[in-house]
Amino acid sequence: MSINSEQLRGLVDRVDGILATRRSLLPAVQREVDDAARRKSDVERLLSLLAELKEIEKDQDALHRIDGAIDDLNRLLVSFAAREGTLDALRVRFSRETVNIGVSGEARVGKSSTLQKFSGLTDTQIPTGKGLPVTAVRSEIFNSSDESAEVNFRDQKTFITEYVQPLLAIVNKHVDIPLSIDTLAGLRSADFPETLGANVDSVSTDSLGRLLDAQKSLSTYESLLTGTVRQVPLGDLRSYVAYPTKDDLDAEEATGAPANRSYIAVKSVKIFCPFPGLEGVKVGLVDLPGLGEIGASVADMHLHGLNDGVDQIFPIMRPTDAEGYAKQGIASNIDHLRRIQPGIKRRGDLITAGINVTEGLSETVETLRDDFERKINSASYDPIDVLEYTAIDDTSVAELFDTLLQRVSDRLPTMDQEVFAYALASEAGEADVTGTLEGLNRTLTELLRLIPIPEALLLRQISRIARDLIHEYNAFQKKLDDQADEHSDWYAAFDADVERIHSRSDGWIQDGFFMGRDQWEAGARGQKDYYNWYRNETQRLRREIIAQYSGLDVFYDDQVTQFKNDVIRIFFDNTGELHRKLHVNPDENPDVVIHSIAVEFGGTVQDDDLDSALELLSDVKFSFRNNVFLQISNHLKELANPSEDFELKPGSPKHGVENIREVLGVVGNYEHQLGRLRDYLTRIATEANNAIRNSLLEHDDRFHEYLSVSISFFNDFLYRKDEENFKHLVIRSLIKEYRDYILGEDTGVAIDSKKKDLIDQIKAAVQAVGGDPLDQPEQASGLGSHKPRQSMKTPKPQAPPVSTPLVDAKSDTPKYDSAGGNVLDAPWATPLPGNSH
Ligand SMILES: Nc1nc2c(ncn2[C@@H]2O[C@H](COP(=O)(O)OP(=O)(O)OP(=O)(O)O)[C@@H](O)[C@H]2O)c(=O)[nH]1
Ligand SMILES: [Mg+2]
Repeated sequence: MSINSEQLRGLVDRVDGILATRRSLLPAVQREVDDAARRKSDVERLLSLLAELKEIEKDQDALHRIDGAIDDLNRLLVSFAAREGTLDALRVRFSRETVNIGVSGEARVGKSSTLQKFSGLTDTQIPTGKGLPVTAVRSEIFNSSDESAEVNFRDQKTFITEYVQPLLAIVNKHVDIPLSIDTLAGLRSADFPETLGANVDSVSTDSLGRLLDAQKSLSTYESLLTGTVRQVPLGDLRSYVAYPTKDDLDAEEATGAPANRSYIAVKSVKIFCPFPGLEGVKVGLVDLPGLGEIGASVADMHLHGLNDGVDQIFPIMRPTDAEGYAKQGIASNIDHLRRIQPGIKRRGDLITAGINVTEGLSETVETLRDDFERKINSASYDPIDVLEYTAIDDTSVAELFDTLLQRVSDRLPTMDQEVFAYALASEAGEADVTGTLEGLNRTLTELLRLIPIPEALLLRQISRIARDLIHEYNAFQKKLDDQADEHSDWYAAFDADVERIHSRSDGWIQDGFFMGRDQWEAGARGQKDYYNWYRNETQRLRREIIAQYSGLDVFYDDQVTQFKNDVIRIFFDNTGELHRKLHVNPDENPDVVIHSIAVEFGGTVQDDDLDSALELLSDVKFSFRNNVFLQISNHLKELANPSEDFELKPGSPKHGVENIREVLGVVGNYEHQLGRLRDYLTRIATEANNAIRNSLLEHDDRFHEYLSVSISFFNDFLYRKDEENFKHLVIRSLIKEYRDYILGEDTGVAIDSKKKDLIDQIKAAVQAVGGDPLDQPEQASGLGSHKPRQSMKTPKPQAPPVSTPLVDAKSDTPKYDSAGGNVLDAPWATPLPGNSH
């Protein structure tokens, strides 16, 4: 190609610019390469540690788990290796010294001629020829100041598997008894048919022809099947890369001596030489054998060279005066090229098609172009540009390459980024790695748990934990006992609330007895029997007053919650990290926590006393109506069953005692009776209200006593009743099930130290591979997967009170129960142990 020096400089700059841009991606690739390599070697180390562990492990279950972990890691290793390979290809791509352009297309379209014309080289380096196909192997030709040629020979094995067997597979489709060839000797002695019969496609015919050629010329290339790369003189190159010429074939036929088919032994060649007139332009060219009537596997083999090695692919088409359409061969070639370098999003960036125009054929050029648009581009949203040029014309080829290089410099940065992103996304996602490592970590935790603890050591741990728990629960009980005697802080707020309820109730008593004065009077006027109504009213007032004081429940609820939380906390304070395993959250409703640990332990520890203790704890509940009320019900006796005698206050106009039934029974003086009635009710309700307040302010609700009894029963169930059971069933099972949580891994527990050391080492290595420290107990959620026992109960709502409340504040029917102040033996609504068990 003849270009002037200015054009040359432009070309050099353009190519240098492309290469410099691309090289800036190298450090990022290198980081990924290093990372993949590091991870791979980390995993290899893990594998060798696991193998070591496997040798000292005897437990079948443990061995099974180790094998599972090894399998997982091997899978990871395969994907790391694949990633390493992909990234390595990228590194090669981004550090290439040349911009490479490859041609492709059917036989005889002028591929080699086009490359010759551009490079200024001759048939010595890029053989061309008339008539028969010429180019037989892939050549990469680089513009370089030095001259050399490297031939890459197949070895015998890959020759059979990659060259012979794919061809044979095509031929075998047409024969009754399929042939099988596994060795050179097999090829030599193979009994190929002369023909494949009628109606045979050209691909099959071509394949049989190649096999026959390979068989008859075996002696001319057999010695070359060395699997090595060899330097050859440029002058000898043709015999390695080109098919025999017509003369060679004629001589073969005439003499019977096989033509030289060295090309069969050649996988590819690399040629380095100066491109005349293109000094300093860092380009490489890839010349391919003609595709078309060859089997897909042969085409694959040729096109494989375009996968990583080229930056722009230029499929060439050449119409003749008789044929101007996109033949099947062209379409399948383009289809094939669409699958090359899959990371690149737009095929039109990577592929530019060319029509090699022969003078005087403008008509078929036009029809070919139209047909290409119709058959290949119209159905795709990713069209491929078609350029026209003439392979034997200097200026035309110069313009063609200028255009191609311009496209490369425009689009290569994008393509390179796309290829990079594709490579990173394709292998071993971060999620796979994390998942496998987490799984491994879990396995290791389980393995630790499988290491038996020597009995003496276990006993020490059991004693320690049991002793601490017993000590703290005893201390807690003592504290509650003491509190039952003294007034704790919360009573200040409690007292204020009692006062508030008292004075509000007092106001309402004055104001028409909770009804409003007018309404109460209106109600009173309609009554026939005042005495009977009076008794109904005392009952109503009793209910109203009780309802007012029920507002105190919130104080009790808070204290009960605190109590349950304390009991739970003591348990988890003394069982290491067990709370993490059970996902216990201190802010959670204690009943929910108690329920979830009851379910968990029901499946793992399976101890009735423990179940009872937890059930008891869950049932602790203290309410005004069911508990306090009973303590103060004495003060409501009068309201429940008022006496007939009304003691008049000293200082009032009358003295002594009034019989209420008589006063209210007199017919006539209506206003007087109403006044008396109001007096009676006011006095009796106010006295009850005051008495309740006084009683509450004395704190004789026995609430702390209730808590102290509750913890005492809890402790009884947990350990006092049967301390041996507590130690050797409850604590032992807990350690067995949750060893790594309860004892931790750093407690210095001298279990099988060699094994433990090894597992610890592996765990550390797992963290190294993962990058972030894995939170072991949190992750190890697969432990203790026993099913809860069927007998486990969900927390019940508060158990029915021991006795029916004496007064139902909401009931419409007043009850005359003379036993209003009934004092019960078991004063607490909550059944304490012994009541329900
Ligand atoms: N007149 C004319 N002849 C051409 C043109 N292009 C190629 N030829 C001739 O066509 C013949 C085949 O050219 P090659 O370059 O060997 O074709 P190829 O595509 O490399 O062929 P294979 O390597 O066999 O696949 C040669 O004789 C070229 O001189 C052209 O544009 N005009
Ligand atoms: Mg050629």
